[in-house]
Amino acid sequence: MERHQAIARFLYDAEAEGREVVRITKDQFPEMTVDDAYQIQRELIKLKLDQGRKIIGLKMGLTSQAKMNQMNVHEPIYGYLLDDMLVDDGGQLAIGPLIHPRAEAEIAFILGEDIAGPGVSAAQVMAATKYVLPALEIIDSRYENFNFTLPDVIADNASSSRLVLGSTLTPPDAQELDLAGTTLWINGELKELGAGAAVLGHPANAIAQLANMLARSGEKLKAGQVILSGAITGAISIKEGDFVQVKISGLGEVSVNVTK
Ligand code: 0L1
Ligand code: MG
Repeated sequence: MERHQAIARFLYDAEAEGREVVRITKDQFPEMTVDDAYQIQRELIKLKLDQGRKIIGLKMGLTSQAKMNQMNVHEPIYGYLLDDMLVDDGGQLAIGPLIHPRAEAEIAFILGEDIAGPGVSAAQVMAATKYVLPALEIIDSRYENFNFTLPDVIADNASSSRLVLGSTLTPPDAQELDLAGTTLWINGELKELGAGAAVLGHPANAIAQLANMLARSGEKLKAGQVILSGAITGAISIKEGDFVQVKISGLGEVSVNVTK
């Protein structure tokens, strides 16, 4: 327990100081398990809540089959989204405090009802969803060169950093999210493209799986929360001066200006 708290503090300080660190499993805790990692993540979130931050939702990560194969894992990972991660649509994203940020195109869900696992299906998720919207997730691993093992990245709150939500809220009925064409642009240049099906066949599958994973620790998804279903495209490095834009067919656009 004390060890988990000390590692959470180590990651908290690295983020607060915008300083990259060596992954935990290299020297500090080579035998760290996925279970240890989620306990460290919980301690990290507690430190942030103690600073007055609020949980606004959760994110799923590693939701593409390609990324899971690459890391040799059979299920995605999750992390928490906090109020201080939100950046306005069309607003300014200050990357001064970040280490090596990357942008991902995602579909966000805003829940109208609680969803408690186990046994949650994608159909239940769609029925409990109030709105779907385009989102830009900015990830920023605290580890040197984005180099980590699965437990490392879980402990680091799944590389969560910032979040930009689109301004158009679309009710989910009749939205074929698996077919939703998605493009990621930087300074007007197309960088990545994909479709919603890149996320476990359908983004609602990722939310269902999240609810089922949370049930193991007696947690559930709550009405009003924002849930990021996972990257549809690859993650692209961003730098000061970039204008980053995501367009998703049927859902609209979201953008941000990257500043110092
Ligand atoms: O949101 C994500 O898919 C990122 C999860 C963590 C993996 C990474 O940092 O690339
Ligand atoms: Mg993501």
